[in-house]
Amino acid sequence: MMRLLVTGGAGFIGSNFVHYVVDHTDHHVTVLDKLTYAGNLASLEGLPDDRVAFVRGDVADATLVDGLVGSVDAVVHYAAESHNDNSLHDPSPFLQTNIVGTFALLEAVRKHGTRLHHISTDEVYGDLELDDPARFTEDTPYNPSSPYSSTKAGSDLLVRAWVRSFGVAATISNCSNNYGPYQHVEKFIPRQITNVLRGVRPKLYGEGRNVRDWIHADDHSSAVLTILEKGRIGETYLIGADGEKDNKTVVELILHLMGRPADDYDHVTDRAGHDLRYAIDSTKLRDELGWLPRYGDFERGLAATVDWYREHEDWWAPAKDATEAFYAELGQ
Ligand code: NAD
Ligand code: TDX
Repeated sequence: MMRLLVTGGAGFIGSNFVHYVVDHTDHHVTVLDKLTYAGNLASLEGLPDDRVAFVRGDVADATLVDGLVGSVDAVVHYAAESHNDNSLHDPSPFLQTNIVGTFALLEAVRKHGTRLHHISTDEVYGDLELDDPARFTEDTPYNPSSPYSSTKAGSDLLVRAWVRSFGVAATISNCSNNYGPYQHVEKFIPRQITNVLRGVRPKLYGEGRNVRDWIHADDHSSAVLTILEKGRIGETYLIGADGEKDNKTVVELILHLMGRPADDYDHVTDRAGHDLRYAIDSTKLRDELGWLPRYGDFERGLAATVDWYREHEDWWAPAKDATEAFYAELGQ
């Protein structure tokens, strides 16, 4: 049994991880979350009080973080500003949370000698051409494109430096695009599903040729637990499930699953600096630590996700209007 501190545990991937830990281990979890627009306590509903505690606070609050880190065995750091479109509009909170927040956490784990697993993204590697046979590996040079991905890259580099200079016991994982329940309606898949549920046409940026490498959030969680338990200190592991799809294909699949014609969507203004393609080679994680994804079939996972949004309008409806008002201003 471990006592875990999970930062950002009321967000999309963090809350899926907390549910996964409760279901698959006997670890105790303390969630630290600021409850920004992206955090939602409803995502943690139904979890047992004797397994999960919640603290509302800022990961950049050094005093608070120091106290919490001192009372756990390990920290899993999800807290971040996570949406590329928001980072193009106002980069400031990205710098504060993703960089200064990670710094505060690193200083606390350094002081207390606590194990840290840092959650990052494949976006730190920039993008690939559509016909490039290569995929990202742990050796791909960093080349981030957006304020979001550059601050995630900066946070990864801080972790690496704290390992090397101070002997902090940390690992890093860089995962591809996640889908599943509890994802904010600003993101691509939930935005389109909830649009269709409201009778609105899905919105595809540009031509929709951009490729993302989709993985179910539960597969991300099982990979993180594997790294926490068996990963080598100081190492980086890429997490991916061979799920490359272009955006147009994903929209068409959502429309098909929801009984709509395949062309019932709009092309809207493209994202500035829009990364073309992400693709993960997760051989190291599979060969060294024996991890395997369980959601091999994207269409089945997507169908379950459509069902989840259909059945949980009370969860997503409160954020939908404000999100669409923001996109409308951008012509998206
Ligand atoms: P999210 O935006 O859904 O959740 C972020 C959570 O962090 C929210 O609960 C928010 O309230 C909290 N938070 C924000 N600022 C905070 C602060 N200063 N202090 C404490 N809590 C704060 O994000 P997500 O999609 O769940 O992403 C989680 C992590 O996974 C991020 O680090 C992201 O970079 C990484 N990641 C995401 C994806 C993806 O597809 N979504 C893929 C790879 C990696
Ligand atoms: O309405 C939309 N229409 C559209 O075509 C939206 C919201 C997005 N898109 C496109 C942009 C991307 O090519 O869909 C793709 C996915 O977009 P997002 O859901 O915004 O994800 P992305 O920018 O790829 O980043 C995600 O994966 C990596 C997460 O938000 C990041 O936190 C993670 O690091």
